[in-house]
Amino acid sequence: MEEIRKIIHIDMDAFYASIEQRDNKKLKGKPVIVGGDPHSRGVVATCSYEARKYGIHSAMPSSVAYKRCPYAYFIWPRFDVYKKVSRQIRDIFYRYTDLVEPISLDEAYLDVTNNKKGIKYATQVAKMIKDDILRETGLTSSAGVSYNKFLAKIASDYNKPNGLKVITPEDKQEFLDTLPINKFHGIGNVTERKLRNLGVNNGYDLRQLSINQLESIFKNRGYVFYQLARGVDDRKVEPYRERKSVGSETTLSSNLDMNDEEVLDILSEICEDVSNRLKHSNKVGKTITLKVKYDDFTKITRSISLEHPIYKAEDIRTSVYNLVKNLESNKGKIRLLGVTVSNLSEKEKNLTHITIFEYLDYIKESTKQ
Ligand code: DCP
Ligand code: MG
Repeated sequence: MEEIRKIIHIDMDAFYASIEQRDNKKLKGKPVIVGGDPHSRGVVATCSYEARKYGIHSAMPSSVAYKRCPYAYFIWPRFDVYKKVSRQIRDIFYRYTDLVEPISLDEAYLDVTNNKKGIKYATQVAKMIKDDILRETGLTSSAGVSYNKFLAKIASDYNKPNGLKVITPEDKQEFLDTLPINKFHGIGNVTERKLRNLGVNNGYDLRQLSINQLESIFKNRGYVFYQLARGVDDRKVEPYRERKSVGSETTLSSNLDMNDEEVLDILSEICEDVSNRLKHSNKVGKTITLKVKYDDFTKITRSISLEHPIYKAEDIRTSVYNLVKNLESNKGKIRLLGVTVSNLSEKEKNLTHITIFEYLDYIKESTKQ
């Protein structure tokens, strides 16, 4: 039998707004709205729990939020700070397990079945993580503990803010039976309406539908709903592995001498390719490595480390050409050339002059794994 897994879902409380309250005493205990300008077409990114009492929530136009609470503090987001905190909490997770799947800047799944500290109870791990986060960032988070992702996520939302909720295999059915239908994973507005029209309002009602009924209404998703109503979710925690380098290489169609002019052209194309890949992943790098394989299958690599990170094709090419100049030219014919950029960091964007819509896109991009 497969071992029962121990999954934790962690989600920070009112993430951006709590950071603003942490960093500015004046905002503590006050309705705080992080997002766009209420007097133009801004949108609420999030708001403090004090602001939520007025019915304000994420994705609402800031102008509506302003009508609901004109005394709220409207704060423009500081992404560099949010990303730093996100990195900090991620580093805390890695102390306990490498099986960490970040979902956004403030949210992640952890598989702690075999955790690095050898702690038996996932609930204890969750407590320790919450404590670490509070001590090291000054912020509260909510944790859900269960035996799969679906239940762990629902659990983390259950006692927000500063919550800790455990759903064991023994209590799962009672919990799911009373759970409102819109809380089930993958049930949006349209599906919710369909289900409610069928008289399905909670997990218990959902469980009364046969798999045939569900599949005839919802196709493939019907099976998923059938399983969720019974607390079954086999999705694994997929760890996100950070890219350590970006590279590209080409095996030559015919072997060349290092002095052949074509070599530089081919390298130039490779640099172009590497640069495009860096742009694509929004990275810059400080170390440039040239790899050369000869026709006798010997291989050499030469690296150079720069003071400032680069990503443009022409900059990479300059470094690569310098590396080529210093190679001994009498090692034989070349059969493969490669270029790698490593020592990577995130390419900073200038966030001071963007609109709220651009920033929402930006956030979507930067949290994509
Ligand atoms: N966010 C955003 N736009 C949205 C939703 C969220 O920019 N439509 C940002 C702001 C949030 C952060 O992502 O602070 C995390 O999103 P959550 O949904 O986890 O919301 P919060 O952490 O703000 O609040 P909660 O305590 O409900 O988790
Ligand atoms: Mg959150």
